[in-house]
Parts: sequence; C-alpha cells; structure tokens
Amino acid sequence: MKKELSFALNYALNKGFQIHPDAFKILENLDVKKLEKIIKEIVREKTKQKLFQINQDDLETYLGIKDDPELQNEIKVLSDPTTKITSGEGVKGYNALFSSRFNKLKRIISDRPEAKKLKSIATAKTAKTEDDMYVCGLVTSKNSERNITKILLEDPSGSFEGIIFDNELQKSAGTLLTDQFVMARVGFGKNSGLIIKDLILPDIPDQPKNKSETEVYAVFLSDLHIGSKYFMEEEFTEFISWLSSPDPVARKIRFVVIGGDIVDGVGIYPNQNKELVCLTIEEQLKKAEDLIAKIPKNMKVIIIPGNHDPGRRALPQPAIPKKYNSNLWEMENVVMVGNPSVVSLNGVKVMMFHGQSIDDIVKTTPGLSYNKPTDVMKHLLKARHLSPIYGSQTPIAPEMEDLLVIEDIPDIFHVGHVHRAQLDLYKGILLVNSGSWQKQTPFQASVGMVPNPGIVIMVNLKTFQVFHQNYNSNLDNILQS
Ligand code: D5M
Ligand code: FE
Ligand code: ZN
Repeated sequence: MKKELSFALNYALNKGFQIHPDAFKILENLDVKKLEKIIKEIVREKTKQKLFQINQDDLETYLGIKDDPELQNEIKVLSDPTTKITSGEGVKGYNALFSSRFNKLKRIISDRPEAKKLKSIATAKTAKTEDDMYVCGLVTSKNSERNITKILLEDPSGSFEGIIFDNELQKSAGTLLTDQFVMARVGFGKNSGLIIKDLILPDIPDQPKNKSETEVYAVFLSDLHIGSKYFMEEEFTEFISWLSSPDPVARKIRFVVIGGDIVDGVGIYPNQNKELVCLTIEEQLKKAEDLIAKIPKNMKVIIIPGNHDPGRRALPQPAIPKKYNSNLWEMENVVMVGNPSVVSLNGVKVMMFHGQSIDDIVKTTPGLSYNKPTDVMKHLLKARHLSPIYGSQTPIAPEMEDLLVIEDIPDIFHVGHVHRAQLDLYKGILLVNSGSWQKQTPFQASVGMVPNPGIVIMVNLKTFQVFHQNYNSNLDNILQS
C-alpha cells in the first residue's frame, strides 16, 4: 500500500472511523497528493454529524463524482445501413442505385416552389415553348471550354446537354460533382439547344433544432488509428482517464461518439506494416477494447467504422463485424453501427459519417481543400448526399437503395477521415470534424497534409455550446473554426 494511503487510513481509524471496502477502492485510485486533505475534511464533517463510517457515497459527494440521476443518456439508432445492405449485382445494382438516388432527391427537391413546374427531360426537349422550364437529374459530365460550360444531365426519361453562358453560373457549375443531383431552369436558345439559366441544389431548409432536456455533453472523436506507431496512446489514455475525473464537464458527459478509423488496420495502404506496432486486426481491436472499457459505464459509446477498420470497404459500410472482437459488441454501454448512421442522443440528431468521399471531392472541386473539411461538409449537405462521385477513389457498393442520400436533417453532422479538427455551422447544423489521435504519418508528410491530432471536441446537447481540450504538446496544434 502507498504510504500516503496508509497515512490517510490510519488517520481515520485513529479517529474511530470505519472505512467501507467500496470507499477504499475509490481512495486507492485518487491522486496521493490530495488524499490527506480529502480524508481530514471528510472526518471533520462526519464527526460533526456523529456518523463514524466513511462510505462510497461520502467520497463521491465530496469529489463531486456522484452520478446525477437527472442526466439522461437515451440513445436511439435512427438509421444504420448494417441490416439494410443487399448489394445488387453489376449493371442491375448500378441502375437501381442511381434510380433510388434520383427518386429520393426528387422527393426532397419537390418541397421547393420551382418544383411545381418540373418536367421530365424527354418532355422538356420536345416542348414547343418560349418559356423557361425546370428539369432535374444527375450530372453525368461537365466540361468548360472557350468561355462556355456544358453539362450533361440525366433523368429516367433521357438526357440532354445544357449550355451555360453566364459567368457566375459557370462558376457554380464548376463546383458540381459528377453524379450529383441538381435542378436546372432551362430555356431554348436561338439555335434550338437548351440553355441552363439557373442551377438549384436540394440543400437544407430552415428548421427548428432538437435539444436535450438536460445539460448533457457528447464527446466527438475519430481516427484513433490504434495499432499504428503514430497513435498518440499516452495522450489518448490521459483523456480516457479524465472521463472518470471529478471535473464538472466530465461529470456531465453521457455520450462518446467515435467516427471511424478506430484501428489502423492491416494492408490498407502499401507498406503499412512498417508503421504498425500491432500487426493483426485482432490485436489492434483488443487494445481498442481495453481503452473503451475504461470509459465510465454511464457514458454510451457509439462506434462507426472507417476505411481502416475491418469489414467491407465500400460505402455504405456495415458495423465492424462481431467476428473480429465480440467483446466490443457485448459491452453494455457500446453501440456498434455502420457508416453512415444517424443516432438520436437525448433527442439530438447526430449524423455520423467517416468522410471517405472528401478525398475525391477536394481533388475535383475548385475552392475546396483538406485544410477546411467543414467546407466540404457544407458541400455534401447542399447536395444532400454523402458521397456523390461514383467510380473514383471512394468505393461505393451498388446497393438497391441509395443509403448515402441525406434524407433526415441532422442537428449535428460528425465527420473524420482527414485528421483536421474543425468546427462550423451551416443552416443551424453544427459541423464537427473531430480530427484524429494519430500524429502525421510519413505519407501525410510527403503530400503536405498537416493533421491537428489530440483535440477533443465536446458539445453541450442542451445549449450547443462547444468546448475543446488539446492533448497535444505542440503549441501550433489548434482547433480551427
Ligand atoms: O486518411 C487520412 C487522409 O490521408 C485521407 O485524406 C486519405 C489520406 N491518405 C493517408 N494515407 C494515404 C495513402 N497511403 N494513400 C493515399 N491517401 C492516403 P486515413 O483514412 O486516416 O488513412
Ligand atoms: Fe483516419
Ligand atoms: Zn480514414
């Protein structure tokens, strides 16, 4: 026994006190420097009350770590692809996916007043009118040359190539993603081709925000990369211990949300094994399990997979399969869901997406970059789709239903993947990119990606006030917002 602990116990025993074994367990885990002060104050208080036993309740009250039973931790899974995945085959699956995408987005855009005049592409092409018309479809291709931009739009009735002359409109057309859904105002030009005069995205309407009734906090984490040499194990462990501390913010945390890349995986990128300290998925997940097991049981932990986690790589991804670590699935406070998922935390809707599509989008879209992931997140919200580009670097499975359409409007949109923690707001939605717990890897250094790892973002679900902590000793490591 540590000498400070035996001093504290002897002090209480000499004053005629008994110490309950549960209280002893708490004393054992306390900072030794604080023990003497704590025990003396409790002894003084209880002597006044003429009660000569020190129990768990006394210590929890003194330390302020007594659970507040008023704080709810209700979680509902509103959408999870895990059980919905059917994956169609080849061309059939691909057609079904795009027809589901078109139909879902057409339904969403139908709420806009312009949609009352919506015509199918086949009808618009043969219409005998000088008035403008509205059509909608998926962008099949776009190209700009000699001061004009041409866009090929497709709906189930057919396709057409629209021409854009207006400079400003050409700029917004330049930010359209391949396979993205858009509505266009069109009219016939002098030589009977269709001219695009406006482009309208499904976007997010104004809507009231859901709030938690009680002042509960959610913590947002992602990209732990456990098993990598660059995983910040010491800092992450310190953060996990903080969750059990008497800090008033920690005492109000009831949700820990993890946005994927829990482990570094095996064989994800060429030569990755040179960067691993745990060489198997099982070993990596065991380490993840040990860390997650230290999170207090009154905090619900929600986990989605990322591109480094085991299971299928193509979007939508099912939850990390049980066969790799059934203990994670069996923990009473852990909820394993797929990528993307929507969960309700005390009524607050959180859309969780790992963020794989950001890679393709920053490569092809002027004005977007890895340094500002929340701008890419706004782009996704406007498109009402989490991963529009098909057939590029981000694998997308040819599902019969497009589960990547943003149907439900969230209160919080949580993404990771690019290892840059950043906050923003869009149409009342709190955008959180929760960064990472992996230091810059040699690959990231070679392409000039500068992560800001070790930042914890916490949101008060009643007021939406945001707090953050930086576990990184590098002073340049800051949260962007
Ligand atoms: O991805 C973190 C970010 O870095 C993401 O934008 C992809 C990119 N990345 C990281 N390593 C590679 C390699 N080897 N090739 C291509 N792109 C890479 P994460 O999913 O955490 O690895
Ligand atoms: Fe990652
Ligand atoms: Zn990732």
